[in-house]
Amino acid sequence: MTTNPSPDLLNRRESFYRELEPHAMAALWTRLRRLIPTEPTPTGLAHRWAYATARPYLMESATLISAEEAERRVLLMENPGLPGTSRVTNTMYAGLQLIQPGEVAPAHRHTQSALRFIIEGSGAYTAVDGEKTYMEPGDFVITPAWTWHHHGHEGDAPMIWVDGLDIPIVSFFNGGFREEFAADEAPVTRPAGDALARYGTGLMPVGYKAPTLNSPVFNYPYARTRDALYALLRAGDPDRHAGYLMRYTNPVDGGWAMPTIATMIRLLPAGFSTSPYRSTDSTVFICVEGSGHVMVGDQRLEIQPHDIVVVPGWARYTLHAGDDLVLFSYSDRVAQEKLGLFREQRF
Ligand code: GTQ
Repeated sequence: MTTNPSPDLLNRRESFYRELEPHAMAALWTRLRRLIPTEPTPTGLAHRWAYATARPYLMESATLISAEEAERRVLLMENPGLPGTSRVTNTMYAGLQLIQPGEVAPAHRHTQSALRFIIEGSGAYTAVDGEKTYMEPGDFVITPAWTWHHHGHEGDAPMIWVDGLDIPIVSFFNGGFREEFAADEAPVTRPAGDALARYGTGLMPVGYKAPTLNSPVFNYPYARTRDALYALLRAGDPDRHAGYLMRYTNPVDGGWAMPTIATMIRLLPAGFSTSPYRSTDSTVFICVEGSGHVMVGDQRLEIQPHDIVVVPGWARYTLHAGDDLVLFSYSDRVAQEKLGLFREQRF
């Protein structure tokens, strides 16, 4: 039972709250509902970055600065609902990186984890912890936290990929460290393809002990991924809420490929629409091939190849394929699962 507080009591409460302020204290009951909500309020906005819009700016950036001078020549995607934060979602960063033939993006390392999802070009490599991998469109490449990495380009046309990093997560924990390597290129000590051969064929060197929670496979080539998706399509029906959805796994333990960023890829056959779904992880989608659209509430976002779409966590959405649509996606789901926070709802 609560009785109506008197005007005197209400006045005293207000002055009490003001008296607390200089002592760096506050009354929980004035904030409880905001601090502990009944359910998440989606943060940031649903948004699409059209590749056709972004690409000319990225190409012009190469006339303004070299990869060497920029360190990384990247145009980052900032969620229009999170202005000034350099965030694509509450917990993730996204950028489009361009490297031109002959350029080197110099070696550095940082405690943020990075993924690359390759958009266009051929002949560029990323060197991670002593091994180069040459990248092709649709490849998913991992740069684990605190590994030396640089990028180079031995081909003859521009090479572009999406960078996905956990920058907001690391800054939340105030755990950001960075070092530049003494030379532009860090030493390469193993042949290209070594990691895929050792760890990525269903085999594993006996006695191998994983040094980190990252997959030792650091390039998941699209040719294999695409074959797997189409094998699923030939073998059965798509999931009603997800299509033919696969996650990239760490072959050491079957878990996610990275400790803080969950990565997945899906095929939606031509004409297919998913049933409404939502999950607590704000998600970045990259269109690999095909076309379609995303509905977030009643907002319609068109998708063409290489477009980037973000869907805020706990917003209800559906995916619609025009042609066969392949979507790569990444989010903080792996971190939420480890912390017991991940929830999803199918309608
Ligand atoms: O390629 O190492 O988009 O360190 C942002 C930070 C790319 C990279 C980014 C980075 C990198």
